[in-house]
Parts: sequence; C-alpha cells; structure tokens
Amino acid sequence: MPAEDFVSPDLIRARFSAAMSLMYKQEVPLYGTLLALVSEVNRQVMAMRPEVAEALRWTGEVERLDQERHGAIRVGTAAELATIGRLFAVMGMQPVGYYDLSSAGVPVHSTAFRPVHEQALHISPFRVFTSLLRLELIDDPDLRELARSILDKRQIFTPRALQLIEQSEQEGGLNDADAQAFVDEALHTFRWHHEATVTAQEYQQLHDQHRLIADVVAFKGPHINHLTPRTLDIDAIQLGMPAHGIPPKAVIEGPPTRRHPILLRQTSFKALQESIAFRDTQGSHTARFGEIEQRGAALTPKGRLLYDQLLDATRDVLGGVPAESNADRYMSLLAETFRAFPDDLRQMREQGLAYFRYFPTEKGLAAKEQPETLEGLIEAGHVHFEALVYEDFLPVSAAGIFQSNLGDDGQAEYGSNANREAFEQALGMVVQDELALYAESEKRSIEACIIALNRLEQ
Ligand code: OOG
Ligand code: NI
Repeated sequence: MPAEDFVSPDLIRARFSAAMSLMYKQEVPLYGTLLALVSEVNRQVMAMRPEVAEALRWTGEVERLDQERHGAIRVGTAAELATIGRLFAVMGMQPVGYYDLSSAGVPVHSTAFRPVHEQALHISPFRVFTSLLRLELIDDPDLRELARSILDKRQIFTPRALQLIEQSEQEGGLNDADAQAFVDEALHTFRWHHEATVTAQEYQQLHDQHRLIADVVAFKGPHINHLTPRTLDIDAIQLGMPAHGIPPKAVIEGPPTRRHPILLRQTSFKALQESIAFRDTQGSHTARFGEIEQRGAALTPKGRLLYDQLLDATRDVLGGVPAESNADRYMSLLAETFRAFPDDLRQMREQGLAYFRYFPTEKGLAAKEQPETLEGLIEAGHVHFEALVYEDFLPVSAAGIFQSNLGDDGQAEYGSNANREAFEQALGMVVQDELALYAESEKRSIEACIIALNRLEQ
C-alpha cells in the first residue's frame, strides 16, 4: 500500500485519545464533572488574564489545551509492557523518562509514553504514564509465585489488536479502516472489568502485601486508572472541587503558585469504591480516581536541581510527607522556600533555569537589518520568547498521587531500587531522555527564527 494512504500516527493518537475520553466519561461520571470544571476555569483565566492568554497564543498551546490529557496504567509483566510499547508506537508515542517509585514505597517503575516532537504534541498532546509491577520486590515467595502464575495466564490485548500492531510494523502504517479498527480494539485493553480473575481470598492476600499488587494482578487488564485534563489555574480547581461534590487530596503536588508556572502541579480526588465480582463472591476494590494538572516551564538540569533542592528543603522543615494534618503549613512553607526560584521569565532565561521557545515578531519580520546574536534579536524586539512547556511527570508528585489513593497509612518500605536497565530490557527499547528532547525543541525554534528573519532580509 502506498504510504500516502496511511493515517498519520498523530491522527490515530488523536482518535484514540478522544475515544478514551468518551469511554472514561461513561465509566466514571465524575470525570465529566471534572472536565466541565476545568473548562470553566480555563475560560475564566483566558478572559481575566490576558498575559496568560497571549503566551498560550504564541506557543500554540491555546489550540491544544482542550485536547490535553494524560492517563495512567499499571502492567504486570515484561511481555505486557513490551506489547504496550508497540501499541503506543502505532500512535506515535514513545517512552520518555524513567521513574523509580520504589523509594516512595510503591513497588513499580515507570515511563511516560508520549509524542516527542512539538508538532506532534500540538496535534494531539496525549500521554500515558505506564508502570510495571516489580514482583521481585515482593518478599513472600509463595505470594510472588501466585501473582506470577495469575499474570502469566492473562492476555490483555485482543487478537485483532495484536494483528493490527504487527501489520502496522510490517507495512509502515494503517489505512483509515484499519486505523479505526485499531483504535476500537486497543481501547479494550484499557477498559474497566467488574469481574476479577481471582477469588476473594486471593485478592485479600495480594491486597495485604500491597493494594497496588491486587490492582494489577487481580483483573483481566490494566484498566486506565485516571485521565487527567490540564487546567490553567489549579488553585481555583482545588478550591472549586468541594462545591462540585469532589473532595480533593490535602495538598497540591509540585511547586507552589507562581506568576510563571514551572514543571507540573497536580491534585486528585480519592479513588472510587467499585463493586467487584470475585470468582467466588461479591466484593469491592478501589482503583480509579480523578486528577487535574497545571503545566509550566520545562526546567534545565540547573533549574531542576534548584527545584529538587527547594522541595527537599520544604519537606525537611515540615519533618515528613505532607498529609491532611499539616497541609496548610506545608503549602505556606513551600511558597516561602520557593522564593529562591525567580518568578520572572527573563531571569529564568538569563540564569539558564528553563527551556524556551523563540518566535520571530512582526517587527523582526519587517526589519531590513537583523542583529547577529539571539540576545541582540531579543533586545531589538525581533524575537520573542516563551517558556517551553513541561511534557513529563515528577516522581515525588507521582508518589504523592499513588499514596493519596492508597491511603496515607498504606506506606510500605522497598528501599531505593532504581533499575533503568531492567525496565528497558522488559520494554525492549530504551527510554528517551526528556532533557535532550527539550533542548532539541528549543534549538529547532531558534533555527526557525533565523531562517524566517534572514529570508526576508534579501
Ligand atoms: C500513576 C501515578 C502517576 C502522575 O500524574 O504523576 C501519575 C498511577 O497511579 O498509576 O499519573
Ligand atoms: Ni497522573
């Protein structure tokens, strides 16, 4: 088949993301409420804060904001992870970053599947945070064996999905009808199942070891456990949630409120109690929750180091992890500590704390003479810059999200067990370095400015 008949992976992802959102709205009605709240708050921000609206217009984020989602799944075996990687590749998503959650008491390690090029992100900014259960961290050998044998028996992909993945790999893409079939078939992997594959007693055994182990092992597939929209004002969301009957977690994860947001701020509401048919009897399980996020500037290694230091310093002063009881104190300590992180784009740029995108201005395009350096172009008003948005996740925040849904008392100890090589081996691919991706994106925008400005000079 000629390549021009293939649907682009970006459009397959856009279709899949829309289908996933529709499915999740039907499965979890509260998600629909959350979407309405987020779009109302975003509309207000766009109307009341023209400087925010203008920045989003420069970067094009204004067009992608409504589509923007991330989901999360947890798989049980290396084979499942590898096939998930191939499935996401059909829709132009690649593994980016390695996250070790074991140090936070969650027996998984993870990556984020996402588009890597700014143009692809613009078409469909859809990501899936994907965790692999680490059975090797379970210390009870009998239970480890039980989990392994249950997982080995399940097939989380439909036969047709597997066939279409293979076809896409061999032929280099999918035509319209196959792409549609692929979206429909792939969606099955992410569905919720009311029936467990284990007895109530087996579920309890797995659950007693760690609630997350039961969530991964006891079901037919890796149900999507949340689907997160992006807001422009997470403080407004946090305040507005109770009035909509959605109780938020105690603190917003990530950096404090800023004029120029950095990285990622997230809040969530507690998992739902869902009724489950175990093989022998009826019971319940909590897995799915709601999450909202606000995204800001991607930080350079220097900026990230400063962020990590300030976050650690805040937690040291707090004397523990933030929870219900110390939430107010934590949020005010956080704001105080982060005064050391300049809240000004010019300073952030001059100090090399964040990545940026550069755009030729009207003035620059009309000018006959161009200064020779980027600094000169900015100085002359020929080039405008905006922060490059963070497209990834934060391990401390992710741990906080996991924890708030496992209950603050559900802490387990696994020590620090980062093992990126083992994860990549299971995945069958290396995970990409997010910092390199931001640096490349920044560089492309500078090159595009130079081309646009010099072309008009002749
Ligand atoms: C994933 C939690 C991490 C985020 O936004 O940091 C995450 C999970 O609970 O499976 O989604
Ligand atoms: Ni999330």
